[in-house]
Amino acid sequence: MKRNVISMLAATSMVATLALTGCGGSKEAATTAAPAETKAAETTAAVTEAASVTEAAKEVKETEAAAGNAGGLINVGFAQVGHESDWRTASTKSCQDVFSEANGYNLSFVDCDNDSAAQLEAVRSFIEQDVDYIIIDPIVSTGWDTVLTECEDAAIPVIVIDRTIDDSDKYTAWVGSDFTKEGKAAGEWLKAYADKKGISEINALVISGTTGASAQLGRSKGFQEIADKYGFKILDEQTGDFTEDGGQQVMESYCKSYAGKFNVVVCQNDNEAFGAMTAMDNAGISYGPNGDVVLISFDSCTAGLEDVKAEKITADFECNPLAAPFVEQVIQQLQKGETPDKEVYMEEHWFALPDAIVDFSVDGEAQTMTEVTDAVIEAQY
Ligand code: GYE
Repeated sequence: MKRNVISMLAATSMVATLALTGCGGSKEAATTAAPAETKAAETTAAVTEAASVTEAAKEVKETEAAAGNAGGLINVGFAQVGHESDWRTASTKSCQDVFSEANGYNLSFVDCDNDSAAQLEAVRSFIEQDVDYIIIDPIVSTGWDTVLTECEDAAIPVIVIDRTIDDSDKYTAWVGSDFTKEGKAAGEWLKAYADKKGISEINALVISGTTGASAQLGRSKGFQEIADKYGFKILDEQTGDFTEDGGQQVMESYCKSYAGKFNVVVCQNDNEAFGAMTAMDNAGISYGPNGDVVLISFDSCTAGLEDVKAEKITADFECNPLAAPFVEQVIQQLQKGETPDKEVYMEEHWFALPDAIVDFSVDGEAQTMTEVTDAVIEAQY
């Protein structure tokens, strides 16, 4: 609860900062000049498009209001990925809390149960309902252009949260995380930690998230890039679908195939790590800061951080699920006819116990790690 408030305040000031500094673009400035220019051009085009969608939507809304049809509530449709993880539960709760009737919204929520076809159907049902705004957390990053064109034709602004859409820019705004940076952070931390502990050779097993989700693609890419940089060996990478069961199954098979050959396990979310720990317990393999295997996780939900505190997970890389307050800001900006930033990145932290807090940089930028204490766990989601 406390964290919610802090995040909402942070959200407010972050959006304000982004609006003032145009920070949505400055992120791109960190990459090479050519892609940044291309991206900037794309962003300008998309913003122009977004503005015309906003205009059209405004006209529709004005007509509805004149007809006494608005009922005072803003209709929002949310096509959620599913319910596969603690992270997802926190994301859903955040949206339901923010888009409540008390706050002036009527929320149509669809849990797409990790089924991409069902998610497209959900979006089409929102178009049929003629909602005012559509929020999509895309299960996979491709296959979106047709349905987004349909949203555009219906003059319904689309706000994408969390995972990205990579094959269409027909959405008004995206609010989410830099998954590649998360993967790189895990890799750079591992190098610094291994150096501190005198671990000279890294033999890693990766349990990845849902294949084709941008969260999976980014974390895999980021970690692989650092593995290549330092010569870590990645023995295998198989999907655990971001679930505890999936993590356990993959780890059971890894324990058989790679017995005695690995010293690092990277789980792309906490729930997979919970499953992997069960499998390693059953196989008699020790892990965590005092064990034989360095265990890395992503998300840093409450239960994940409890396992860091319990010396089971060695380091946990946060992915912040509380995007809804940012989305509300975007909707309020659109309501006023303003143009929101096309991209907003969530603020995230890297967590460990003191002995695993080491200095490292990502793309030349020094990172700060957060010690897991009871107060930190209490404030998490
Ligand atoms: O890491 C995982 C969830 O898309 C970032 O999806 C999200 C991921 C998150 O199921 O726990």
